[in-house]
Amino acid sequence: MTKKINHIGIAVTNLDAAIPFYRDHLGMAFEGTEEVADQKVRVAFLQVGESRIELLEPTAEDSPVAKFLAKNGEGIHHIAYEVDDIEKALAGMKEQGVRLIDETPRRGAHNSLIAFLHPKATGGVLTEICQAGEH
Ligand code: CMX
Repeated sequence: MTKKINHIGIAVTNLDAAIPFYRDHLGMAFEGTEEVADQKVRVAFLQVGESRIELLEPTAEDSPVAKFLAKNGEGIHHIAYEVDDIEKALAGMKEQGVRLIDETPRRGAHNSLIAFLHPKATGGVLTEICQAGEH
């Protein structure tokens, strides 16, 4: 079912200030920035092999990432696992009693489909399931 880690999300207060560490010091390929209005975040993707680091900056005070930053400060926010068929993956987990935040997928960055599982159901790790869109 799970193909790979698509990305690791890291919450930051300022995207432009955070990018140089990953791009210039760690030498990751910077893929650009994008606003994901549905999630109230601006994101930057940096490639690491077949995975990515997704830096997340909140765009509104009621963004889930703003709430996370206020409580924890900057740091790892979520892990995203890629699947071929997100509808099927969610239906299977729902049947198994996993606590879902999103029962139906939402639109994520790069036109992907995404859904979150509740951190209380996943040992404290906010977990995203995603189906790749067009790049
Ligand atoms: N990782 C681990 N635990 C987290 C968490 C995170 N990223 N975010 C919240 N939590 C924990 C909180 O610490 C809190 O735990 P306690 O009850 O022990 O204090 C609990 O979850 C509830 O958190 P809260 O601060 O009260 O916030 P809410 O319940 O309002 O929302 C959550 C929590 C996870 C449902 C919400 O943040 C959410 O829907 N997240 C998914 C969407 C998202 O994060 N989008 C941004 C990124 C999008 C992208 O990648 O494009």
